[in-house]
Amino acid sequence: MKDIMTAPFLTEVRKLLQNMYRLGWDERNGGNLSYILKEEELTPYLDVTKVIRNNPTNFDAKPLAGRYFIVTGTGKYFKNVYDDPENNLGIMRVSADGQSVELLWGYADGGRPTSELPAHFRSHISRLSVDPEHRVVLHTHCTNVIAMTFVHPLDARSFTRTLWQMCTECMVVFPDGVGVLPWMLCGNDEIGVATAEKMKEFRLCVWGMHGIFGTGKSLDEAFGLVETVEKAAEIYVKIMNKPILQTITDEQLWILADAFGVTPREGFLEPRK
Ligand code: 2HA
Ligand code: ZN
Repeated sequence: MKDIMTAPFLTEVRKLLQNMYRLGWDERNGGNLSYILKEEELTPYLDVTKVIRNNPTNFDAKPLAGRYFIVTGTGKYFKNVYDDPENNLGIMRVSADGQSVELLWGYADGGRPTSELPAHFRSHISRLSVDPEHRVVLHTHCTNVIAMTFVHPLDARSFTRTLWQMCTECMVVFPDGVGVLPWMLCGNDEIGVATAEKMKEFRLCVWGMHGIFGTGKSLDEAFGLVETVEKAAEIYVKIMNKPILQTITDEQLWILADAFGVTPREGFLEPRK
């Protein structure tokens, strides 16, 4: 067996979470990640027949049965992942009946998966149903998105439109827009179900007064979506109290969509002239 500390997927996760901590988005135990691993990525580093212990999923995760994940631990700090991945991360497989996860590596101090596991796993199920290549669910407390949810209406159309208007690249990066949920209690299955419902349509879901969920085929894609939304939200909170002299018009957003070959979410722009 090769040393798992040299596995590319683990290095990528450690670096990403360190970077996010440094961005100031993941205070204390804020934020969590789950990333689908392929068996062939794992087997050079891990005997996948050796199960350390089982943790209940507390919902039916059968559509994910047999899939491998790397998941941040509940109560763990992004700040600490880089230096101590074995205590702060876990590698697991969803059991055949979908009722538990089989820990194969990590959570060395007896830990468990993130409290947001239902939101993660349910979102994986939604995204896989529309994109078989999907692999990542990333939750974070990015500062300006949270700020924006206090001062902006929380409907997907107007929230998305404002973000698109804040920087030219937004339309190109997330033409499908962002889903938005109002404030809800976190860490339970209800918010998991609501998030997963949005994830059937969107790759991004804002949680009012809490943070964001971003998804993608890779860590870069999920992170890239979230950082682009966060950047747009930052510009919004910088300009919202100032006289606006010009913005990106719907006509210009259509020009961008045409130039980059993307399709804006139906109904979010005013019809072309
Ligand atoms: O893991 O971010 O939403 C801590 C959280 C809960
Ligand atoms: Zn959170």
